[in-house]
Amino acid sequence: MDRQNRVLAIHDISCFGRCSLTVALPIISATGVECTVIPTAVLSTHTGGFTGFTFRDMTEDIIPIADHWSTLGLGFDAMYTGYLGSTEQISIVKGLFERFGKDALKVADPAMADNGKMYPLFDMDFAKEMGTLCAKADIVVPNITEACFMLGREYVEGPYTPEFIEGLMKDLSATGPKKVVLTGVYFEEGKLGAATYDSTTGKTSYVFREVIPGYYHGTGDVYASALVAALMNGRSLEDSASIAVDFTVGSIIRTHDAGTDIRFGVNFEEGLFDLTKAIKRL
Ligand code: PXL
Repeated sequence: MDRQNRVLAIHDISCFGRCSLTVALPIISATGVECTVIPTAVLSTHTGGFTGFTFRDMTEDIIPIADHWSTLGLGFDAMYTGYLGSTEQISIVKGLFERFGKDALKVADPAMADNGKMYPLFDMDFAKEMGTLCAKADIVVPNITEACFMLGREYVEGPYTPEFIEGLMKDLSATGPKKVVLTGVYFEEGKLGAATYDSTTGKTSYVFREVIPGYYHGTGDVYASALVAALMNGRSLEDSASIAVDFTVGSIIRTHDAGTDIRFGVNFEEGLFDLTKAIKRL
C-alpha cells in the first residue's frame, strides 16, 4: 500500500447548499486522499441566492490551529484554498503557504466571483488581494470573471477566442502560478468547458461538453475539488481537468433532471463512485 496523500483544504463551511468544504471533503476523501480542513467561516448557507444567512468568521482560529499542528509536525502533500472570508484571511493563508507549503502542491481557487460579478460581501480590493495569494500558488483554478478581476481587467462576455483564453492564462501565469486551469470557457454557444496552461512546457489543452441550461451553485468547488483529487492520485493536469469536467457535468445533469432548486448545489454524491473509477483507471 502506497503512503496516502494528505490535502489541507482551506474553505468555509456553508452548512446547507453543497459548496466549499461540504464538497471538498467528500470528493477528496472518496478518491483515497486524506482531507484535513481549516474552516475559514461557518455560514448557515452559501451567499448565492439566499438572504438572511448567518456568518461566523473563523479568522481568529486559523493561526492557533496551525500552531497546534506545528507541535505535531504535520505536513501536507497539497494545500487547496477556496472561499476566504476577508482580506485579512487572505494574508493569513499566504502565511500558511509559507509555513506548510514548501513541499506541498499549492492549488488556489479564487472563489469570489462569477458571471461578471463579485459574490456578495466582496469588492475589487478583495479581488486584488486574492491575486496576491494566487501569485504564490502552483496551480490556480479561476473562472473567467475571477481571472479578469485578478488581472484588474473588465469582465468580457463570450463566446471567446483561443487568443483571448490563452492570453488570459499566460498573463495570470506571469503573476506567479506555473499552471492555470480556467473554467467557463466556450468558443461557440452550446459547448462549455475548461482550458489548461502549463508555463513550464508552454502546453495548452481544452475540454468541452454540451451545455446544460441553468446556473448551478457550488459547481466551481465541485470542479476544483475533483481536479485536486485527480492530481493527488498522480493524474496529469490535462487528464485531471478533463475528469473534473465530466464529474461536474454529470452532477449538473442529475440535478437538472431532478428539478432541484439551483441554490441547493449539485448532486455530486451519486457521481463519486464513477469519479473514483475514472481517477484510478478502474
Ligand atoms: O465557491 C462558492 C461559495 C463558497 N462559499 C460561500 C459562497 C460561495 C458562492 O457564493 O457564498 C460562502
